[in-house]
Amino acid sequence: MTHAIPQTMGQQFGRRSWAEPWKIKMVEPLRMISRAERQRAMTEAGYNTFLLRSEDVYIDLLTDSGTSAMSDRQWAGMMLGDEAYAGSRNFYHLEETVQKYYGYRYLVPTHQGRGAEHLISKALIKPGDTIPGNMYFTTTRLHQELAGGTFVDVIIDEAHDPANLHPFKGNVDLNKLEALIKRVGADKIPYVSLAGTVNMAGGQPVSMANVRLLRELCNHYGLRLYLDATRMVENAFFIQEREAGYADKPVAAILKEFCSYTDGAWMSAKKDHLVNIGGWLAVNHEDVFETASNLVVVYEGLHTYGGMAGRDMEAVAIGIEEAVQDDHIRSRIGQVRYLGELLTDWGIPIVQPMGGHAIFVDAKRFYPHIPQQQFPAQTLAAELYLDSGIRAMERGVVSAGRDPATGDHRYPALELVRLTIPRRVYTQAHMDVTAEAVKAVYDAREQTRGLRMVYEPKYLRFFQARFERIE
Ligand code: PLI
Repeated sequence: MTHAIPQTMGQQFGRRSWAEPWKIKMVEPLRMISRAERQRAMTEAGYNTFLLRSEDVYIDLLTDSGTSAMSDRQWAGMMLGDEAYAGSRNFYHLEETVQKYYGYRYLVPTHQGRGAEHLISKALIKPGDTIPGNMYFTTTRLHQELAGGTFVDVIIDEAHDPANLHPFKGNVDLNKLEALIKRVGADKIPYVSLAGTVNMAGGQPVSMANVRLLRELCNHYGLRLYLDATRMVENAFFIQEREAGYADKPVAAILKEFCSYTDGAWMSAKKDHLVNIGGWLAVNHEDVFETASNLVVVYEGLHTYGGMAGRDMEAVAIGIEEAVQDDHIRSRIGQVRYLGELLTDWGIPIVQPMGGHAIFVDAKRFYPHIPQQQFPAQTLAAELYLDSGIRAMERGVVSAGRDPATGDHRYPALELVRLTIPRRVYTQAHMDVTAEAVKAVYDAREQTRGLRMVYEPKYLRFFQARFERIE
């Protein structure tokens, strides 16, 4: 059973407003360049917001990855970095903290999330294997493919519909999963790949009931279940808000219960953990730990730093404790919703329900006259920058890449632009300015033309592809 989704934070928390549980001690000046300078910058960047210089950006909503503001406690922790090559005290602090809040037995540090994805994929996947998961993520799927596997999406159908109001659109469709297991055989499935708050679906959560049933299904077929815990704290907040029996449980307890149904997790600490760099892989099985801690010395660094400096590991350990505080997560998601509510009030099509880390604008409905072959979401991200110097990210056909078997574009149902909110960085006034900019681009939508791709790199093309305007 689930609760109705509150449309505003006010409805959930009574008539009192929420506010950030911190005050500002240091600021970084922002600068807005002129419209002509923005046009020059965008042309030079090949209409790809990843290729802009940050100096030319006014409000940077490209990603919430590595863009958080650290706390005074985290900065103080940076001064306690033990930069020994082996056995740094900060590693042991991080290990204890992950064990305490996530509950996994063994920790392998990595430089960021994809380092951990590389290790788990290489450790477990054999050529010809199938990896089921609740919607692809770009780097996760690529590492699974590079290890010889094929990713198969088993998320519920509602996740592919930006207007569907299902409260847990990240859920795995257990019937789809079981049919896949029967088709390919459990021995061809090295693990099930489960992501908390599914990024590409719009930051949509997985329910506790779903992960519990998924665990049972995995046990029945003898399958392992690994979690992408990158934004799992945000997922725990949605469970507290929407799932019966969890309203009075702290986010930290919900997080730990959820993880207890899985065999391990990989983590990009650059998101939930409020740091600028870092990641880890944590597992319960000794055999997986042994393989991963051997591979980490080949690809990342010694098993007690894995590509992070001692000071980085300290900041992650402190960030984990800050991330699981209920007041932090409520204000973080409250700010995302504030932006989403402004856009909804103006009739701008966004993915509903609003997700945890970003508001996703539905480019198919925004630009119904631009076919997906002309990259409507890429176009919208470019137009938003040209209008106001605000940087967003395409999450549509460019991000989806090409099918390795056929070489054709993959055309995802969701063609989205992500307005991603860094944690503890921008104010409500920045959200107002952003919403007004999206509105201005929406008002000019009928005159807008699509793009053509003129350069396409082989891997993760969205980072480096170049485009030109179709006149
Ligand atoms: O960027 P990394 O290598 O630290 O982490 C990769 C990664 C794994 N899983 C998920 C769900 C992610 O969102 C993710 C990275 N996301 C980025 C960079 C983003 O902008 O969403």
